[in-house]
Amino acid sequence: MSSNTTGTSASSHQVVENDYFGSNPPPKALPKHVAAAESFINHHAAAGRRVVLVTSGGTTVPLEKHTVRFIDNFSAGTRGATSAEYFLESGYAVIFLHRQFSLLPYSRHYSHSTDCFLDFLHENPDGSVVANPSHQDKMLRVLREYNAAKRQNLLLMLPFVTITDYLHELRAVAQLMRPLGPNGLLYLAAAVSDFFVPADRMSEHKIQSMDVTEILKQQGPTTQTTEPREVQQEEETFDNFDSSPAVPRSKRLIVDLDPVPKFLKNLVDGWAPEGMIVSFKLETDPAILVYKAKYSLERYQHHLVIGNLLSTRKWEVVFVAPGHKDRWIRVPISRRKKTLSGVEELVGAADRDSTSEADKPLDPATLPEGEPEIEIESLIIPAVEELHSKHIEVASSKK
Ligand code: PAZ
Repeated sequence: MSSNTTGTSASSHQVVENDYFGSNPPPKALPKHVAAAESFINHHAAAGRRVVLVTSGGTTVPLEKHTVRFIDNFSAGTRGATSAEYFLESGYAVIFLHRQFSLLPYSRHYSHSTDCFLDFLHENPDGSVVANPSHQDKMLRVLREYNAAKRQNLLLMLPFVTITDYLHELRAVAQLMRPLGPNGLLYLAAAVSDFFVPADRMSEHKIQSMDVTEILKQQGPTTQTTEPREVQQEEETFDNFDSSPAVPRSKRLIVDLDPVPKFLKNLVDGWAPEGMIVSFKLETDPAILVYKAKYSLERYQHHLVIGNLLSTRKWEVVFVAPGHKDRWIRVPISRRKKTLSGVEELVGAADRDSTSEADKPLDPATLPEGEPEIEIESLIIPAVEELHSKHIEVASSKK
């Protein structure tokens, strides 16, 4: 039995894995996804092509098996969808494991909530619908790139919804990537929930705000079709927060969540042992970002952690990799526009040359309004690709 730096034995990771996957059922689509991923991976492995698994978007945490309510997070899938495009541009085949209805590579340019799809279209006098003239060039370029990726079978899209779906899919696809050896890259940009309700504690049906079954039992079958007086009263009491500010415990919904097991160690040691593994770390407090990224790297012993802050994630990220100095990657000064405050001298103030300043996170107040002119993923992907090339080089020198 081997031990890692945290003193946890290898077999205890296996026990947790067996327990989690044995007691939280896989998504229905898993066998179909596995078949598609297997043929995609084998095709590209035979061609000696690099394959990247990009995970993207948030994961839901259902509160009920017949799910009406769930816990979610903010992630729109911008990082994942944008990165997938740059990986394709760099010659990778991409498995895009994404949260259903989050942003997709290529179509993301026209499906984001700020860009209504219909605004990109124009009606000709003959009644035909075409791209708006001002968007023609970009739309043609995006369409051609999308069609080229499809034609060459370079992009496989696999959707998931819940945290458990995601973990089942991740494990299955990572294991299928083994034949790629070091040519496999796992780029884990999804915002994965840290907490969940285990299947054995999950309510089967919609959680009720009153005990309907008890009331129906008391009333008997003949009165069930008319609205029962007791039910009305129950609802009124529940809604009447003003006269009853201290809501009784029996009326509250107390959600009891378990921690989601950390499977990064299982991924590194067992699921995809030869591939390069890149995880993301999101924080909101700049003071702890680098510490948390280093902690994750130390704990899971993988190849790269990309740290980012919620408020500045489109402007800068930090690469934390073993044997490398921390490296901040930023949208260059010339690509920033006016500041939030409108004070011109602040423009680019965060693009500091002095090493000590450049090693610190940006102050969000110095950033321009809106989106950067270039996508930070256009800088991230070449830097990841370079590290991946080194990873492949080192692996082949060991053979
Ligand atoms: O999807 P998005 O572009 O809105 O956000 C991307 C992100 C911040 C979720 C991603 O860059 C990231 O940090 N993912 C890992 C989050 C975490 O588990 O810490």
